[in-house]
Amino acid sequence: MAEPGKASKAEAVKENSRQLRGTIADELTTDEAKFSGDNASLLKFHGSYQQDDRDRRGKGGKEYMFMLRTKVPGGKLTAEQVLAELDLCERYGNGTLRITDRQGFQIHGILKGDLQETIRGVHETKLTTLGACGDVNRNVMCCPAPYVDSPVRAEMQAMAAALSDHFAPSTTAYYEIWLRNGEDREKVHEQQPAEDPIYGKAYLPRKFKMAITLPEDNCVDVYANDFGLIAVVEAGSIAGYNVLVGGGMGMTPAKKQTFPAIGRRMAYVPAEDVIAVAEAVVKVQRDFGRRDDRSQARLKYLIADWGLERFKAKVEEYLGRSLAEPRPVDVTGVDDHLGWHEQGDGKLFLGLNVDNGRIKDEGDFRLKSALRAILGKYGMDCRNTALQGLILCDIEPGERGAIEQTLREHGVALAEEISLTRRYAMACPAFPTCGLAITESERVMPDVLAGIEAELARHGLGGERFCIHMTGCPNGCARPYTPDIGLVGKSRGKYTIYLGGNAEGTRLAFVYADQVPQEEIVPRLAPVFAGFKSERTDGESFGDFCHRRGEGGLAEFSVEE
Ligand code: SRM
Ligand code: SF4
Repeated sequence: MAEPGKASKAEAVKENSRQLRGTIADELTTDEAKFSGDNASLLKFHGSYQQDDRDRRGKGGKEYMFMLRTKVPGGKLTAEQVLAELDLCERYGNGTLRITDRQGFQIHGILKGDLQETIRGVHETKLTTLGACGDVNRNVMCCPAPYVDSPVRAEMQAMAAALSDHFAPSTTAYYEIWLRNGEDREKVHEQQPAEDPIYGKAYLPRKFKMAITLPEDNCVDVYANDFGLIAVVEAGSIAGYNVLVGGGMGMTPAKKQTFPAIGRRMAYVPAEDVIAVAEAVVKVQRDFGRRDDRSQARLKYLIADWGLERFKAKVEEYLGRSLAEPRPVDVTGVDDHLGWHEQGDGKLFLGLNVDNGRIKDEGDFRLKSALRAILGKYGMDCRNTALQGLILCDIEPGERGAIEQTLREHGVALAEEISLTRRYAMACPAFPTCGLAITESERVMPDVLAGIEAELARHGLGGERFCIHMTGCPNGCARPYTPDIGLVGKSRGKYTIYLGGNAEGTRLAFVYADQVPQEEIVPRLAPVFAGFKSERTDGESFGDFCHRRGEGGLAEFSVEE
């Protein structure tokens, strides 16, 4: 790695921001449709991205609008919170609410003049957008399955909430800008520490992500996070966690020194020490992560530069004690939690597939109205899944028929009516909202999936799980570098096809084909499906088959007989 140079401009913006204030409050009152550059980047820490409708870019200039992201630690929600987000997306956004693949919510299409009211609306439901984006710890992920038959999942959820609280930025800027008026503002301001006790003056060099999983159920893709926890269960409860560090997906093909990475197993930590260890990891990244080059600033690059041993030693130094070696516990499985399940207390939960996380009413498909009807009537708690799905909790067995009926009437398919491939599929938003999109993702995913499903059926593979993640650029928001099949937007209408990962997310896939036009994705995959069908070993998954054959071993399938 090159010697770090002068800190980038982004660092000065953070440092001079007076704890993330900038002049956002002043700019909020102007008639301008957008914020100026520095405030637009500080706005991210408050949960919002300045975007424009890329379908409507034209002679009249950009049509500015804002995306607002809500943190939902562990995906845990009340009915009121979901209903409030639905109200907000209708009142101020584009009428759709998007479940993110980190179990949060996004509303798109908010005008600058409505941003404050939207943030207030989120805050009133006891959720927050503070720290949903920006160079701080983001939404903490955790398995959302609401089983109550053992304390394990509740312990994980409690850990997610504790981590989320501990790493929330301490600034009172959020309250002053978005929530309070007049004198109240000054009172709140007085409560603020001189600088953030964890993040310091310039916050982190880059975003930071945490997730908690069970070994047999890695539905949160723990290996894709900067800091991951794999629960070590003893005598029916969590004794501690294996700590992973340095996972991350983003890469820029033109910058050879960038790469996706899966987390490295660093240590075993008793449950009561997790927060202190997480804080030591975050502070080492704060102090030693690159601040001169944002493309090299994630924790994975510091670990690649130092090596895991040196990194661990520095974490131990910050912690003031040594860390134990990881236990022989690792990820072994994954579950999407869709369909009907017994919770363990006589009640049921129902996991719903939400294509690309987009809750909307469109034609005969009226998921948004169905949710309004069901949540309005039964008021059950909900959970967002990391595969962009939604779980309805605490359902009495006697209510099952009526709930299914409501979903059917609104054109919402139940899990058993959808292929496993569709259930495990994800696509990032890309066009028209994402400013970094190179090509389409969410909008073309239904067609791509339909083509793949038809091809799989032709090979008699329709009943199997193929995990497919698609993105509109190499930043990797739908975690495309670890599943069975990754489709990564490379140039307009063209994708890089990755193969050889797995649904459990424990290894990186390899490039199978580059610059593949969208209409050629299925023809390029078809011969590999045929080879898999005829040459797989007993019970072998598609990803495992591709991994076993390796990059070179798939070449013979490049022409279908
Ligand atoms: Fe992401 C940037 C959407 C999860 C890696 N991501 C963006 C932005 C904000 C584009 C931008 O910077 O202008 C996208 C907003 C698009 C839009 O119109 O909504 C965006 N990312 C998303 C979401 C909504 C995708 C989804 O389909 O759900 C996810 C929001 C999660 C949340 O609730 O917090 C989302 N992004 C991810 C993930 C997956 C994860 O965290 O598990 C990754 C890969 C893991 C990682 O962080 O390495 C990811 N997003 C990125 C990157 C590349 C980061 C890097 O280290 O290189 C960017 C670009 C950047 O930061 O410069 C990015
Ligand atoms: Fe945008 Fe790229 Fe992320 Fe997709 S992967 S949302 S195109 S930044």
